Amino acid sequence: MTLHAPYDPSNIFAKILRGEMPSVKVYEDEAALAFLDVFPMGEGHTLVIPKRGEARHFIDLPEAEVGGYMLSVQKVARAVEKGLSPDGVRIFQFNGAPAGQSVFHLHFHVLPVWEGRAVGPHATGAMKSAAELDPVAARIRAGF
Ligand code: DGP
Repeated sequence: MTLHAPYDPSNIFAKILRGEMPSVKVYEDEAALAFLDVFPMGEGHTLVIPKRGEARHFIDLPEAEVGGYMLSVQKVARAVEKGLSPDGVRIFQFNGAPAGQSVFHLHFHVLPVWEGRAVGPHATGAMKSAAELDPVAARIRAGF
């Protein structure tokens, strides 16, 4: 059912996009906004959301929006790699609550991974403050 629910503009990422809620931004262009996850699975865990299309999931993003948005996702992933020098980068995205999705405005996760450093659980734990996230955000911004 959740895959076919209508887009709800009161979701938290839509509020961030409209500037109604704060976020630690690392990048913005005409297609996308990228900011740090406040429940990170690891240092530098970044979310990239499309600005247009009002899509809950990747599978319902209008085709005309896919190209620009995916270019932005790649741009952010490159900056994360350049800024943080991880050993690997996970890029992933969930479609629907049964698949693990918890916020229903389309987003790709960009998660840097280091050898020997455990990846944390998804969307749990204590919420990070802007002060805690700012230093890593600055390193990612320097990667663009
Ligand atoms: P997903 O489960 O794929 O829908 O991922 C949603 C992610 O968003 C999850 O990793 C936690 C994160 N998150 C939840 N609420 C907020 C918020 O208010 N701000 C930010 N920056 N991230 C959030």
